[in-house]
Amino acid sequence: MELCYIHMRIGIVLYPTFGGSGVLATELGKALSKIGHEVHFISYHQPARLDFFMENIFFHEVIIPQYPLFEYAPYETALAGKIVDIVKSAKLEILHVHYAIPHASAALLAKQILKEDNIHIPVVTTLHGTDITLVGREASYEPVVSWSINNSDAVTAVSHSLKADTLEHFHIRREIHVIPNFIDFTRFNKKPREHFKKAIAPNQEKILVHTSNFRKVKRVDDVIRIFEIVQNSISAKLLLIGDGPERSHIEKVCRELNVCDKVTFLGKQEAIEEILSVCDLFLLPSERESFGLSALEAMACEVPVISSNAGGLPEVIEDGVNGFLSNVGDVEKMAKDAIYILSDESRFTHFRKNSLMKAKEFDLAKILTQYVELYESVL
Ligand code: GMT
Repeated sequence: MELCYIHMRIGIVLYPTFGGSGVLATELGKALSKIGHEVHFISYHQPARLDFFMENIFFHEVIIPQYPLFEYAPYETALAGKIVDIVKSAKLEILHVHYAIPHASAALLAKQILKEDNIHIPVVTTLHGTDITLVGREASYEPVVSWSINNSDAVTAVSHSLKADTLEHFHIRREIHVIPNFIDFTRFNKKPREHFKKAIAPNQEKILVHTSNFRKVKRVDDVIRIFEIVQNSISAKLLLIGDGPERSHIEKVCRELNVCDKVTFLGKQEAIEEILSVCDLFLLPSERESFGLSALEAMACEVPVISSNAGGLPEVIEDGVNGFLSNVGDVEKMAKDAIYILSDESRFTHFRKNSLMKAKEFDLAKILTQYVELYESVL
């Protein structure tokens, strides 16, 4: 990447899990470090995607001291304290927090504390999805989220749909920039893994795949229902990547629909691009989805997507071009569309090519510049 910018010391506050906001924040930090910035990740655990270190990448773990009085240990307070410490010791120049709750309010508290020492640090908040569309709307969180958005130095949302949701449900008096999620093509591309494909689908079955945190909002039981209909027409297998609270319910649905022998639960996986490289169709029937980073990862590996039309998904998936969109819960149509794509080889190849082309709109090189320019504007 031939980009050259002012060198910055950037603190990134994130969730360390495999969830989209943590993945995006980690990939952003890694990309910023590659163009010469110094990046300090701050979280309660080492981020799942932080699989390599460079001399200009640092990780700071937030330790939450326990005390018998606390039924709920105050993470936000511990985080704010840690941010103050790192800003001072590492001389951070900018804080970028991912997922509003509680990262934005913790960063703004740290900013106030630092002001007392005459240290001024801008806070950039990136809204990712459920912090706005689900959790953030809870009456007990809403005033804090609204205040945090209004008082950040810059705010971004990962899709136009998420920006619109934010303006509709919160009391916002400021500009929100849309900077879409991105994909790193040096990692996510279709790799020749024929032996692996043969092991999963020895009889040339089509491989359908879904990856998520298995929360209710992802409607993974719809994934099973779509697959059940598809495999009645087309010889197919289903790979489920990830884990979460809905896992046992999903296993039950598999038993009820009698498809267990064709469904493989792979659990949480790091080298997701290796698995996507052997897959033929990605299923994402979510109730809500502000962007759908997992769909973009699939598209970069030339896998078309069958999804719901919730939230920002229409900004990533072009109906009839690199997949199909349907109303939430319309498993019949989703299955019909899946069969349409998979049942004709030349059509399937066309959808594969379109998926890669659409993914290229979200190339890291294009999107990274937007973040760097935003940082420079608030510094
Ligand atoms: O999915 C979640 O529960 C929250 C969040 C996360 O941390 O994974 O996901 C959101 O952020 C991703 C990255 O920006 C988006 O790609 C996902 O669409 C979004 N999830 C939802 O809106 C449900």
